[in-house]
Amino acid sequence: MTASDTRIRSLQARRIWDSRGRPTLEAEITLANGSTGRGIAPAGASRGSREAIELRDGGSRLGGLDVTRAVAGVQGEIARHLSGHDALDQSAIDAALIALDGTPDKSRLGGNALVAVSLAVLHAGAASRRLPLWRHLAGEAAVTLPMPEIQIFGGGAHAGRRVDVQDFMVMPVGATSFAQAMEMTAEVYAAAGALMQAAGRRQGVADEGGWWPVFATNEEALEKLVTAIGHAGLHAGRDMALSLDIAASEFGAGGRYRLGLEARELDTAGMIDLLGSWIDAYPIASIEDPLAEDDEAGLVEFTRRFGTRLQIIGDDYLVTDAARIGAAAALPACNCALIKFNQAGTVSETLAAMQAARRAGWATVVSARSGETEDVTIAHLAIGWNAGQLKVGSFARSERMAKWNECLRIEETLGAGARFAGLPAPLAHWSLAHD
Ligand code: 2PG
Ligand code: MG
Repeated sequence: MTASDTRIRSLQARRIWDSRGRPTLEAEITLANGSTGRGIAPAGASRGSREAIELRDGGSRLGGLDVTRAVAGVQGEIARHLSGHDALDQSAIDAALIALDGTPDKSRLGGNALVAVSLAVLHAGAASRRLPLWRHLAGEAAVTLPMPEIQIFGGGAHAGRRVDVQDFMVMPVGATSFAQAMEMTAEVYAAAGALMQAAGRRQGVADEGGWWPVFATNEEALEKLVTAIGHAGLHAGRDMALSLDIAASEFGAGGRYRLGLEARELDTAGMIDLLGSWIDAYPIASIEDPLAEDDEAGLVEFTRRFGTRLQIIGDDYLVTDAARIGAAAALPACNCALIKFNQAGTVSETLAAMQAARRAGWATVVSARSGETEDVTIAHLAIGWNAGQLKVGSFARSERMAKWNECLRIEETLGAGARFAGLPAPLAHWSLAHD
């Protein structure tokens, strides 16, 4: 055994449990030099139809969500195939995984199996070089701490569809460091909880830790968010902007949008006008998936109308796919890509999506899924790849806090050299407009 021998010696997989108490898959790799790496597949609830497919057992046990077949694939076929590959050659390993699976949507071996293995390889490579993952990814390049988007109220598929909109978030646009961004967020999160309590509406939290959305309308959540920012002693707009994930594919298709809470149905133009009225009335800096994944014309129109005023993020529509991002940028539809490694299925494809967004001059947001674990890899990706922004859910529950806390540790490591990303490109004029 020599320290420089970074070939894969063994690969294991196991079933572990995610933040919703559902099975997920963890892969663990050991290299010839003794270095190890672990990767865990997160899981979405509001998924784009073109995401890499998770391999689940089906049937009635554990809601059909068990992963014994995916685990068996890693331990058997994938382990045999990758044995002896150089873990530092991430792109060759990812190409081998894609070829072995052989399907366009990774459904044979499972996107969950592939992503866990790909991430384990990445971690083992960093461990071999004795580098923290963010530095392994960045090389010599300077890095920035990401602007966070933090959920204050949950909704949509993460809150039993109590309201239609999925994420009511804040962006601490007035912060000058990541640590300060966290402190501002803590005050707003607490103020929002107190507000719900005082109104007799505090009913716990949704899947990602945001307060349970006991509201009469979707818009009421926006009003309460602005009130909470004020109660926290901050200026809504200048210090703390609003950010929404509409997740419109969850309630819209074929150009029709059914707002269950408000018992009304809108067409694409109606949906754009509704969001436009919110953009005019509230300091909204970013909107994700304003229209459904199948409503490309709607996304183009929304971008034409609002693309110079705010950040427009594609999630379900782009599914972390380099080709789709390139095509959307040519229209243009959206001006920012959400980056989720389990939508793509491998580290290399995730990086390719990030690079495609950058080539288009777009902003990027590295994002967690609603089903998460204690794994903090995305904090390292956001920093090491200089994504500029990070979204991991709310400011509660340890699977979320673990990521924020990891960013704080990295900021401290960087010391005086730490730089906070600040406003993303689509918001270059934000502070002027909100002073
Ligand atoms: C999203 C994510 C994270 P899910 O829509 O951006 O909030 O949700 O993981 O359920 O797809
Ligand atoms: Mg989304």
